[in-house]
Amino acid sequence: MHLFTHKRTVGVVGIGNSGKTVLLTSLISHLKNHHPELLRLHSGSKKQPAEIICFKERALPGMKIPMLPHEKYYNSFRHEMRWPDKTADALYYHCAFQRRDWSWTDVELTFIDFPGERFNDLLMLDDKMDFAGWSTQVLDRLESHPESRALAADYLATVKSQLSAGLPDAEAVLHAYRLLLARLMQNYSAFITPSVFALDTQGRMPENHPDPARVAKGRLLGLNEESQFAPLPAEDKNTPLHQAFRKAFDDYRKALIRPHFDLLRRCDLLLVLVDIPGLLAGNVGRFNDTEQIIGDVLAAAGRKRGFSIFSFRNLKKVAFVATKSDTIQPQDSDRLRALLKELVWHKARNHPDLPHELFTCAAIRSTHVNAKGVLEGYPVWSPEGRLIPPPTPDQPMHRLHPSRLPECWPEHWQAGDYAFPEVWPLLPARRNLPPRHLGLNAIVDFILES
Ligand SMILES: Nc1nc2c(ncn2[C@@H]2O[C@H](COP(=O)(O)OP(=O)(O)OP(=O)(O)O)[C@@H](O)[C@H]2O)c(=O)[nH]1
Ligand SMILES: [Mg+2]
Repeated sequence: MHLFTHKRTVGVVGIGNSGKTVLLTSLISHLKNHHPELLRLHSGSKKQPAEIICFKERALPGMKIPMLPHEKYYNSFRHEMRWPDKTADALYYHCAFQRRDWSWTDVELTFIDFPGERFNDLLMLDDKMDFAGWSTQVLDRLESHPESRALAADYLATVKSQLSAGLPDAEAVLHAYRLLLARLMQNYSAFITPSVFALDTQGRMPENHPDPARVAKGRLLGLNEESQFAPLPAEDKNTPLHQAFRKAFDDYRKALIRPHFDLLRRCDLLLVLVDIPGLLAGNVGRFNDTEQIIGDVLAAAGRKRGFSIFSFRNLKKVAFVATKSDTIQPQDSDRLRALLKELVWHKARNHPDLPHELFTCAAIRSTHVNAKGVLEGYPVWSPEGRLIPPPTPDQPMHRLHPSRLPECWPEHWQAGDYAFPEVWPLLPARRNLPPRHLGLNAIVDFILES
């Protein structure tokens, strides 16, 4: 029995596909089956090694979300050599353990994994944010960039003509907004709100198709068919359309967004994940959206001292993590860090009272650097864009050719200017051996020492 318990609730946040579930799955494997030489931690004692012992997985009473079934999850993706599915609903994982080098303190950690798409609705987190405020912000963001402004033109024209008609047709406005969101998704935008459009409550995503009407088909903009909304200009606030959309917005926020953010509020530490190769492979619009979402997370976190019901009362520290560092050229790791620093700096400097640290990592290192310094792995896509099935162990690895990272974020770039390989995961066949990684130990130190 120890005198103290280091108890932390860690929220893993970031836009869809940033690597949250993979990071959490790998991290739990390392805690569960700690090999001090595979995950080297700061030692708290000169005599004892920093080793995790007496690990126990536990259910947490009172949690309303499912527990991440780590064993089942990890085994299935180890056996099938495939990455985990998209996260459809928030999951938690709770564990307790001791460290051989800590005589006085044991550890209890709770992790929360969020579906990335819900962060697109982060604007709704502010309890002062009503339908009118959300609409203004969404329309302002669309206006702020020439590309999104051009994509939004049809929608704005539809809204204008419907509002000037005696009896506006809600479905015409909703349909036009669905088409706009479909076009934004096709254009790599990460700012798709309401987020149920991008990921519905059953975890289904829109069809990936060049025709926006096909992408938009069957997608909802609210809790259900009867309760949908789209942003409207603030002038003449009291049309029947404004009233109907306001009600649908309030219901959506209450039923879908609030429970996610109630979970976020419990967190003492946040790991904010950013897929920098993914931003470069996308376009500058995806970068802008990500930067904005980081700003929204920090703004929400910065309200921790307010009386807002959404405030983060416990938040101590934030870690910004650049993920998938195994998919870049091996000599570019300093550049990866510099890009993360530059991305975060603009937003973090407005929150000097919220300490943060920067990390780069590959939670499941799935590439090798050969004797000639060339990156190798099993690519998921052929150069012609065909899906290559997961490899069998006897197959030789392919040479990979990621783009060089820029030294700093370019002023402009578009899809196709940079390319980074998507690879199949490399996981040890040995049952209790955690995956190879890059930099995961520093993140565990952050969690255990913050
Ligand atoms: N090479 C490599 N790829 C990774 C790594 N982590 C994640 N990926 C890739 O990124 C994809 C998304 O990872 P997830 O962990 O599922 O992303 P997420 O943030 O949980 O996404 P949502 O559940 O959609 O919010 C995976 O399917 C992999 O292709 C990593 O450490 N190395
Ligand atoms: Mg996930």
